[in-house]
Amino acid sequence: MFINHALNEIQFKIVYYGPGLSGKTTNLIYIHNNLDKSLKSDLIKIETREERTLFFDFMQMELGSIQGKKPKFNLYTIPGQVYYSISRKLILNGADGIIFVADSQRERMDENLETLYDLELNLIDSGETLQTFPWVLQYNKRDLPNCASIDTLESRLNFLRVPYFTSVAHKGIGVIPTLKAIINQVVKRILVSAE
Ligand SMILES: Nc1nc2c(ncn2[C@@H]2O[C@H](COP(=O)(O)OP(=O)(O)O)[C@@H](O)[C@H]2O)c(=O)[nH]1
Ligand SMILES: [Mg+2]
Repeated sequence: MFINHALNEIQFKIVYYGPGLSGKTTNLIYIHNNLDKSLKSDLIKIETREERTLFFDFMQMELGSIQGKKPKFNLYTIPGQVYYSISRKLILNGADGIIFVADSQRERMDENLETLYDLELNLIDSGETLQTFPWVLQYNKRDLPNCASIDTLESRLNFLRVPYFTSVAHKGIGVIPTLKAIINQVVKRILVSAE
């Protein structure tokens, strides 16, 4: 969180985390396509030739007002591929909240778990843990036939019982509810700490 007193703005950083191809960029594109122009920045995508996120995707959006300040939300996605571990760490730096986008397909369970573990290690490096940090889970690709059941995903991934959402990101199903949930959590956290 960053308060710019000159501009009377309060900036939050929200990061979409998850294994490669789980649908993080797709979430961001849907949000970008469905926001009023006056409320958003350009979407910046830095992709490889195969259209996979190279460093990060980024957009900024504005919403209402908090304690007289204009809240701005900076949304980032991370690259999921194993070899981009340094850029994941950099992008996570200074995050206020995380949406973990899991791929519901049964054969992606191990990658979901590995990436959740990678997130936990990166959080610990910056003095946080999954237990204390604001985060939510999104079970994406619910339209595919080879999905694990929600019960299975819940018991394997949601050991901390954080809020979870089901989604079909390329159709926009579940995208906005997930974003609203994390925004509520990060905003509540700063209001409580300001009391
Ligand atoms: N069937 C299905 N495909 C999806 C869904 N969400 C994303 N995709 C597709 O999965 C691929 C990877 O998505 P992308 O957002 O680039 O993944 P990222 O690596 O997490 O950023 C793309 O071809 C998307 O169109 C979904 O809910 N269902
Ligand atoms: Mg991506």
